[in-house]
Amino acid sequence: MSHAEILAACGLTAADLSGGTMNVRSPIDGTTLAQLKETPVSDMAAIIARSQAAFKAWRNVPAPRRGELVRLLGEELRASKDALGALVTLEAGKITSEGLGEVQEMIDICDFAVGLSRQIYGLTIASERPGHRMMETWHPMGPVGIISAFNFPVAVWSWNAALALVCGDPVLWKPSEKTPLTALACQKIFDRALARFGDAPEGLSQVVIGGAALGEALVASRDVPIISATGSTRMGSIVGPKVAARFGRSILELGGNNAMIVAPSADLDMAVRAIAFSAVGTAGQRCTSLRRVIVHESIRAELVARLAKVYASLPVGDPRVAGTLVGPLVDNAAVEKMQSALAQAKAQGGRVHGGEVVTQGVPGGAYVRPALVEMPGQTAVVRDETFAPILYVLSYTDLAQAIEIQNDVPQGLSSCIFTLNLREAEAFLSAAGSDCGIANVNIGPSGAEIGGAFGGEKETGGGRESGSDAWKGYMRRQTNTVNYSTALPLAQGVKFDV
Ligand code: UN1
Repeated sequence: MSHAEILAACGLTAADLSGGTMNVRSPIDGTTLAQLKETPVSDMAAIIARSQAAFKAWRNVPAPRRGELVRLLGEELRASKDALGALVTLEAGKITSEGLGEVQEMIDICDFAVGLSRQIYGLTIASERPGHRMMETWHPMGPVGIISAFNFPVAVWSWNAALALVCGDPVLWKPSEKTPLTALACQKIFDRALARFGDAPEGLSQVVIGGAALGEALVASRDVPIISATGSTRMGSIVGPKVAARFGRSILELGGNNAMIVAPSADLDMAVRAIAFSAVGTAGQRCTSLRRVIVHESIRAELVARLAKVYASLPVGDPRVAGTLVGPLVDNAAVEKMQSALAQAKAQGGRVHGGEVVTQGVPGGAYVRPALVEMPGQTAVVRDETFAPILYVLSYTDLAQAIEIQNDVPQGLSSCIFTLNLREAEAFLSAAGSDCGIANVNIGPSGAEIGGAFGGEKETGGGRESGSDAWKGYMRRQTNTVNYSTALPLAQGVKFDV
């Protein structure tokens, strides 16, 4: 399909795509896809007010009925999977299978949220007083501001939107400036679901297009009680305190510096495949991408030799072409950051395999060969997250040391161990093991299913999205005590007779 056909299949019209000053370029070949009109910052107050008005109506709609809207959204996503997947490829540069996989992740979270819409459970609690009942009730919270990144341009919105909508909260979305088209396409898909649903309030889901000032307006507003922000640790360190200062709630998904420990008993065939997918998949631009391999010294030479062979033959190029595994980086600035990190790694004693800038016959694209970098230890550059396909190789002698190295970085998103030794696997998952939000055994750190809570500790920000009970982050908990007796006993046996 041509660019124009993909945009048309996503329902984007000439009026949507032109008339503005915001240039949207494809990382595949640098072509301009659109010149979008930006949302004026002066419109933000009205947009937020619309969301608040939608909240006042939507919170009274029974949750299973709210789930029906998300069920329809899932249906519309199924119908649009090929078109939206192709647009993700065009705008973010993901290979075809990963573009489609991202849309599948949206469909999956919609299914999850539909089930959740009938399972918004609270506890009942034994009261210490006779004739009393205690319980907790979960109520909608209000508009959710979603600030998302280019690398999962649509799935991260859906994790938030699907849960927020069944929880009774409208959403306000500020997508990355690098990927606004996929956001507009999602809005069209949402609108189709809304039309089929019927009586939903206006303004339930809104998208704002533009730069940081729009995000700042969401972050500053007391009428947006929840801010869910995905991006760099630097961004989170600005957003978090601002939201906290107005006693809002933030759900932060920030940097990762994810590691794999490869133990002597590891199934190396599996480990090599897992490393390849998680380190070079999405051109190393997932927050869950593998950035560090910590391999037992006894098998380091063998693993490095096998990886160097895989790295030397990786198909880098146009992500639309069947067989390509590594598409472009998002832009030239990302290429420069990668080259600078590799220069630092060399200066810190690293031995670099690969990492060259290549054109792959597509001059406007930002293509690189993934880099494998043997490091003498966990130096400063290794402790930093570089959003590019660089894999640092470190070694260890005993498991406690490996876990110490793995935890000795500022970030705490995802982690894994390859071992066939039960004691090692359990030690890695124990309280004294990985300090990350995600810890896997014999699976790489990326490509999580939506059913689990997604997020991490330390500089990753502490937020949880997606599955498990992450929905609680979108609701307020109310503790209720009901007295059905004819007396008024006080808790803790306090006497207060008047
Ligand atoms: C991200 O990179 O921001 O676990 C999200 C994964 C995907 C989500 C990544 N399911 O790799």
